[in-house]
Amino acid sequence: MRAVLVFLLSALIPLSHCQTHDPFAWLYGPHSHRFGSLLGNTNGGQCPDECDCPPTFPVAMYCDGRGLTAMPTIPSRVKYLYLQNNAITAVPDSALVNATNLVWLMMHGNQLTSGSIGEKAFMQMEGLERLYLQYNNLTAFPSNLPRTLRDLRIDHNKIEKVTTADLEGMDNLTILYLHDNSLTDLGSSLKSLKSLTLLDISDNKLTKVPEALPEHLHQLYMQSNSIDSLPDGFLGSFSQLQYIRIAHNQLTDKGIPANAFNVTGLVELDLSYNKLERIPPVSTTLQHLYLQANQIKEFTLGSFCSTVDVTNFSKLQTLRLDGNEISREDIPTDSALCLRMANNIEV
Ligand SMILES: *[C@@H]1O[C@H](CO)[C@@H](O)[C@H](O)[C@H]1NC(C)=O
Ligand SMILES: *[C@@H]1O[C@H](CO)[C@@H](O)[C@H](O)[C@H]1NC(C)=O
Ligand SMILES: *[C@@H]1O[C@H](CO)[C@@H](O)[C@H](O)[C@H]1NC(C)=O
Ligand SMILES: *[C@@H]1O[C@H](CO)[C@@H](O)[C@H](O)[C@H]1NC(C)=O
Ligand SMILES: CC(=O)N[C@H]1CO[C@H](CO)[C@@H](O)[C@@H]1O
Repeated sequence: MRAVLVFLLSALIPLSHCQTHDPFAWLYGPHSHRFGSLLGNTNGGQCPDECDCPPTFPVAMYCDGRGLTAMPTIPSRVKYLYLQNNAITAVPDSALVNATNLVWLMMHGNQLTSGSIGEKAFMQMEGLERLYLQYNNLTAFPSNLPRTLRDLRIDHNKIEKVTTADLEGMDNLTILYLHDNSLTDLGSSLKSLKSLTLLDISDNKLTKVPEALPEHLHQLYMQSNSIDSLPDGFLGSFSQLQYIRIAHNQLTDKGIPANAFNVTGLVELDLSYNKLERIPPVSTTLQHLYLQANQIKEFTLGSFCSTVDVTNFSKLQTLRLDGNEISREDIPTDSALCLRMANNIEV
């Protein structure tokens, strides 16, 4: 009876991890090593001493957090490779020659520099979908990345530039994390990413919005840059954009084209910590508007509702106006009809 219970409990642990937001979290959770140390590497096939290859899941190889300074040998059966949180300094061209079947390659939190990654190092992987290179010391975008990528995370490096050639043909890329780098200009490098839905370019040194942003974006994060204006028709070309964050920039009223944010579909707009003096007109379908820490001097109800009646009102739920130059008395009483859904107005 007790043996059965222990078995059941151990079977439940990975299951409970499945309920976190990443359905595969259990694959790289700490307990994954348990399989290796309890059961040995006997059935998983060849496995380097410094790594664990769970016999129950032989296509995964866990080498994370072990102080490695160099790439281990990689058996060709491996699809999911965990090398994160080590001190690996280089990926020579030869390091991944046998790793043609890799689908996920996790290399975040290492000591990689751009010069230490071979020109052809990543080229051999014909089906790579996830590549995590965040928290390294890269100064340039890696060359010859597989075009099969769906999720590329390269944030928290020191990358200064991304060219059109770097991303051309990545037709299936849906997530691109480039935040916390040293990007000054992205040119039109992002334009060919026809499947991209999430782009994070926050915490860089951008002075303008990248040209030709992919048109299927759902989430666009550009906070903490030095953007002072938005291009004409900025949001007109996105039919699916729901979340925009441009907080902590240098936006002024002059830099925002008329009706820039009056587009349906937008759910959340974060313009906090800029230099706006007026509330820009927004669509009645917007639900969350963050304008705190600007220089707004008046409450313009017309920015939310051009007419107010039983059927025409704003869907706004959250409105942050604190840290501006207005107080609660500046909000006219007839606002209640227009902003009838707003349960959270902060002034
Ligand atoms: C690639 O596989 C061959 C044959 O199994 C092996 O001799 C070689 O060491 C492997 N190279 C790497 C870098 O894993
Ligand atoms: C990577 O950057 C960290 C922090 O900036 C530094 O301590 C480390 O020496 C760098 N490593 C290499 C290989 O350049
Ligand atoms: C994108 O995914 C489709 C369907 O899975 C696949 O057929 C196609 O080859 C992929 N494109 C690239 C560039 O990998
Ligand atoms: C938003 O645009 C619509 C037309 O697309 C217009 O009727 C409405 O008045 C505009 N809203 C504001 C607040 O300017
Ligand atoms: C006066 C006014 O603008 N009324 C509008 C209320 O909303 C309906 C549907 O959204 C419009 O058709 C009306 O023109």
